[in-house]
Amino acid sequence: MCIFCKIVNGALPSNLVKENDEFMAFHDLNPKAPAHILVIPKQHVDSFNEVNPQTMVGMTSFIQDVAEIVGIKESGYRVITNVGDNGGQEVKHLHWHVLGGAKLPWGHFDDAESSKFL
Ligand code: DGP
Repeated sequence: MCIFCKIVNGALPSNLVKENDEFMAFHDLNPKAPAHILVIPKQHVDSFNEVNPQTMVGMTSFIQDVAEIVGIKESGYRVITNVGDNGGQEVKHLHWHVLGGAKLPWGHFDDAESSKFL
């Protein structure tokens, strides 16, 4: 069973922000911003590649509510899901990083060569 499934079933603790029948939001163990919350579907889905679009419908308003609850909805925030190796996904249970509480840096490649993806 994956780490986030263990949080869902109560085998591991979490610092809960919001929960309903389908989703759970809790603070990231290693925050990368002053506010860093993880939002997950309770049912295991490996990544964004496998998620049912219907799940995303509920996820949208859930994330909006989380931003409101932690007080970053008006000041701004970033929503990220890492997918696979190149995306930097460490936990193979779909999760959205909701980051805010400060002006967030936006990293980039100085020498990005995008021609082979056109
Ligand atoms: P990613 O690299 O996108 O797979 O992000 C995984 C995140 O999960 C990372 O920011 C750290 C966080 N994390 C890992 N294990 C735990 C845990 O047991 N509890 C909590 N709250 N967060 C965790």
